[in-house]
Amino acid sequence: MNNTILEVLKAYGIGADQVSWRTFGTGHINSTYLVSVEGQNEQFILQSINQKVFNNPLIIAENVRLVSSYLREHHPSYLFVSSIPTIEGDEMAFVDETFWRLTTYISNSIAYDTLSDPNQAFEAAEQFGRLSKLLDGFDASLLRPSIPGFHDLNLRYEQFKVALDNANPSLKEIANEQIEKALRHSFILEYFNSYSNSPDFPDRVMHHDTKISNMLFEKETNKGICVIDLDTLMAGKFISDLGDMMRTYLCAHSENEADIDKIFIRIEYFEAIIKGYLKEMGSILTSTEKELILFSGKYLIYMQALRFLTDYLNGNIYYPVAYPEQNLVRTVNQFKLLSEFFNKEKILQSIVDRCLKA
Ligand code: GN1
Ligand code: MG
Repeated sequence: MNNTILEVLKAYGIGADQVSWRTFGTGHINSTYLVSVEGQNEQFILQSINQKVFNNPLIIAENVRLVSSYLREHHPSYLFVSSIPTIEGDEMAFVDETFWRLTTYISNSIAYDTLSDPNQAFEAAEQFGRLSKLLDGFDASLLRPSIPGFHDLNLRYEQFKVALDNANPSLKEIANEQIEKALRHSFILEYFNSYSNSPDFPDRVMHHDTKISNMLFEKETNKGICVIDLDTLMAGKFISDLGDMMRTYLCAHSENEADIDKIFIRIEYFEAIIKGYLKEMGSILTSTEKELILFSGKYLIYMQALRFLTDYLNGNIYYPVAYPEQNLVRTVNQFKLLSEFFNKEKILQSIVDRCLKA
């Protein structure tokens, strides 16, 4: 690996004698390194793109380029962290059959894995909302899907059914209760389908991975600086970004928490997400979209439960696992979160209504 990284850095004109790096972050999909160059104040983030997940990384590069040039023209003061070109002028370096990209590391910034203050939820929701708002005038259909059908719940449900048909009977037996839940909640898919073709539910530019570690905060002030991880920046429904914030910010514990008694919803974080998001998107969302604000949480939590369960039934081929049952544990965790969401539905909807009126 070391030689590969040196080779990659060479493509960016960074010499072996002046450089050091360490692994960085906690993502499931790509490998990430923080690179320091001797005698330079600036540090860099180097990432290899997981080609099992992203079959054509050049699509990511192209999407980021299109969005970046639109933002530069229309919103020049917006901080959008696009890739640094190689010395050959390419958007990614291709070394050892792998695509790599380099970005500037924003100094004085910090990324969190969990939220400890509702204000972090507000800041993140505002930032993710701002990205979509500033791109409201950009034609989202120009972006090609870096993962086709990524947040298509119909596809995710179909993949679950295929996994179920092909699964090892002993896995099915162990996962029985979660399989039942997955089938029982398919009304979420039906509800989505009843809206999906409405002209008032348009495709917008979505980040599609709005967990808190994809937001940089200013160390001293805890103000949101910018969003990172642009791999899935593509057209989608607004419920993707808002819903994934609900999925990942509302509970004090992550999807990996095995003790489901710890999985409950923090109402004040919900309110912070809604306020932050509406601060930017309140003037952009259609009335149909506004009706779907609460639904976005159900949609995303259910989809992620299906994805973990599908991977468990497939023998853990997508998400890295620390132990064989981990994807099942994650499924249990997400279904607990979903039931919490339904239990608190009334109060959550009243918060949405109040925020929409404000
Ligand atoms: C993956 O690698 P990471 O953590 O950025 C996944 C997301 C899931 C998330 C669940 C490309 O994201 O969709 O929500 O795991 N990304 C991809 O932890 O599948
Ligand atoms: Mg990601």
